Amino acid sequence: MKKIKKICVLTGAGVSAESGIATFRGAGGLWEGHDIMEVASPQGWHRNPELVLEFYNQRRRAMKNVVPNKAHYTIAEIEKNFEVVVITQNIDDLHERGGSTRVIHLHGELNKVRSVLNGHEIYDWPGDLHLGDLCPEGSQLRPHIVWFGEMVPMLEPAIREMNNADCVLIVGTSMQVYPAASLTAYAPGNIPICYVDPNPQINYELSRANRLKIFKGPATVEVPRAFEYIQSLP
Ligand code: BV8
Repeated sequence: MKKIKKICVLTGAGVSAESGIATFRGAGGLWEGHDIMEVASPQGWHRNPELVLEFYNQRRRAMKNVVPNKAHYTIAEIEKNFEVVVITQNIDDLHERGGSTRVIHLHGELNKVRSVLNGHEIYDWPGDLHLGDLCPEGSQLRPHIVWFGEMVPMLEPAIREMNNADCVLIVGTSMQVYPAASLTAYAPGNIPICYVDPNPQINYELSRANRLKIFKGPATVEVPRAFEYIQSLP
């Protein structure tokens, strides 16, 4: 069995839940009270851009009042013993603030915006964003977020990282949103996959994993336990 050197950590909203950021699909979740397509789709943006901007302005403001939790810190700490790449669906910056040095944001970043005309022009934007906030070339700025129905630009880099992972740790995701939820299929077939979640959802790709180990519980408790398990592997 190959010695574990590289760990890919695939995270979702659950890793930030104990920091006080609402998940999407839980009771009282972000999508509760919102039709996803109203606030997180190009159609919603065209129909009511102010509603979409306010949805992200509220989340950007809320992000200033939260801090990383023990799961973020543990994921950063194990960089001392392993090569670690975090592949997150989250748009918050808690992995970076927790100390992780290699983070791929599959679905964008709350603190960044981009030109509606040119997706490659990305700007840091810690404050509220309004209609009339324009890029230097004069086009409207939008959240640097991947909405439903939009391509996932960081998918290829994420797949390349999974291709040579020696271990995958999944933390706090319902594994329902594609293509992010398919990423474990790009990891080598015989490596250990650990899944930390109080309510783990075994999707098709995970049902094909032959070394899947579930750590059922909250991330702050189960992420340290999962790393102890990974470190105990030959
Ligand atoms: C694309 C940014 C194509 C916005 C997001 C039918 C079948 C399959 C797929 C589709 C389909 N119809 C449409 C699709 C495609 C669609 C999709 O997957 N839809 C789903 C809903 C069915 N995907 C797309 O549209 C993607 N693009 O396919 O493009 C294409 C190709 C070519 C050309 C053009 C287009 C784009 C998807 C990205 C959408 N953007 N976010 C924002 O953040 O506001 S997705 C959104 O969901 C977030 O990013 C979030 O990260 C992601 C996944 O959610 P989770 O993170 O898993 O959160 P959730 O609440 O679901 O779960 C939380 C988990 O935490 C739970 O398991 C819970 O138990 C756990 N938990 C709770 N507390 C704790 C905990 N865990 C640990 N500790 C705790 N304390």
